[in-house]
Amino acid sequence: MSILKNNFLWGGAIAANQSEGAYNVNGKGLSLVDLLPAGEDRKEPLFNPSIGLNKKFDFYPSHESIDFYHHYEEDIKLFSEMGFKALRLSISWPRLFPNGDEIEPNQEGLEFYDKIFDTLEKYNIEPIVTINHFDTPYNLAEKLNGWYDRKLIEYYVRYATVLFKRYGQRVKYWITHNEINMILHIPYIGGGLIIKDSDDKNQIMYQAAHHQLVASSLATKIAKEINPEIQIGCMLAAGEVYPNTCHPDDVMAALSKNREQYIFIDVQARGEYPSYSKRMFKELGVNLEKQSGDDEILKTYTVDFISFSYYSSRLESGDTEINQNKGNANAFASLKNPYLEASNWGWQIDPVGLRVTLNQIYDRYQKPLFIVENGLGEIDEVNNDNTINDRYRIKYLSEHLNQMIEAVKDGVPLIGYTSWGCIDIVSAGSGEMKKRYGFIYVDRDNQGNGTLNRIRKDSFYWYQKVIKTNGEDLSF
Ligand code: P53
Repeated sequence: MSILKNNFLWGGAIAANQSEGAYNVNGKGLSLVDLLPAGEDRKEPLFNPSIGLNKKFDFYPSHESIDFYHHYEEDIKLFSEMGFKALRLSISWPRLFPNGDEIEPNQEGLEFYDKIFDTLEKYNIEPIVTINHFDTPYNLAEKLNGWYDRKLIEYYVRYATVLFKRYGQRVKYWITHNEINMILHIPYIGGGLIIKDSDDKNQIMYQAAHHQLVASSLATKIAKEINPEIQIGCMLAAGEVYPNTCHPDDVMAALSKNREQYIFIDVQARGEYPSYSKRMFKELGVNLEKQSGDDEILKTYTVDFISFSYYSSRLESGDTEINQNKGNANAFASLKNPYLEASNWGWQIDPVGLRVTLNQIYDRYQKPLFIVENGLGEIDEVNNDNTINDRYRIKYLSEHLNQMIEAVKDGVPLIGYTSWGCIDIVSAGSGEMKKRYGFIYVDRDNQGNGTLNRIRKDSFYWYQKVIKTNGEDLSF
């Protein structure tokens, strides 16, 4: 008897903005990432878009990406060969609403997703759909400063309603926004926000997040009216923040950092801003503008499950001088944990942190959890005989799955596990292809050269075995 339930949703995860390509095909409008280059050049437009977006670059990795738009049949077939029970994917908002403010959706966009869901059905793969994965139409970022404008609620609800009406009978699991707390770390892709140095950054980010929260609740209301069976999830970029030492100031600092990520999930899971938010907003100088009815909507339409990404734990000190040594390897500033190793991109590796995080989140909310992202971005080499020995990835995944199962033994109800970038895709943070997460290799480099051929890595066969044994055999 395996520990995990028989209907445990094993699978992988991708996002439209990092996989589809076909960026201007069949009526699609510009996505936020379509203006971002790869490598070192990406940092400025990503983190300082008011300056960086005005620059022209030679190469934009999202324009073709791995061309999932034209390869989806082959790719889904490969997922099925691994035994996937689920695929988390996102819908490109600007493929359906090119400028974001249209009344009617782009039919050609819908027809593409019809075919995706047909193909998933053919292989008995359950779709997990993220409605907004870093994919607010660029036009709304440029014209309205994205989610800072309350009109975004209306546009999002219109878009989500189209999705629920068309796919609400065939898609059960929906995630309203990817990594909602990412708006505090990369506000451009999180919220379509173009913030200037002279702007009141905190006010803009938290106000925009409030609009996303209200939009998420309104979407939940509509989804349930269309099909009460639909399950709606929130999504957190998770990773427990540890105190740097047992000094009480460090413990308090870690608690505050954890609250900075949980604040949005507190709203989505419990239906109201937490008690600590009052002081927090006051100290940040944030004055949320709410409309009458917002609080009631948030209270009434909470989420059914909590999904999250987990790549690493984080480390925080109560001492401002020590905190100056924080690195920014993965968009979350963190001290270096001396007990952990790190990837080539400096992301610290902490399997036990996944068990800690699962337990913390469940203790806090008592709702079913879903790990919808986890994995290792690394450099892969193709051998002469077309094999790829990615033992480092297998080790990472095996150790994380082992801790995931420990958490289930601890009593955490877990719906499933979809590993990130199950096929190599463009990195969100760096725009590189070289940072690969997949079980399936895609022949394409950082400059966009390559055949786009798909190759099974060693991890492909390993994950196939894991799924087949429902997580009983994690050996490698
Ligand atoms: P990349 C940073 C830290 C944690 C999660 O990231 C993050 C990021 C953004 O870089 O985002 C999620 O591709 C996100 C995915 C993203 C994935 O992590 O930078 O939901 O879109 O690709 C991995 O290595």
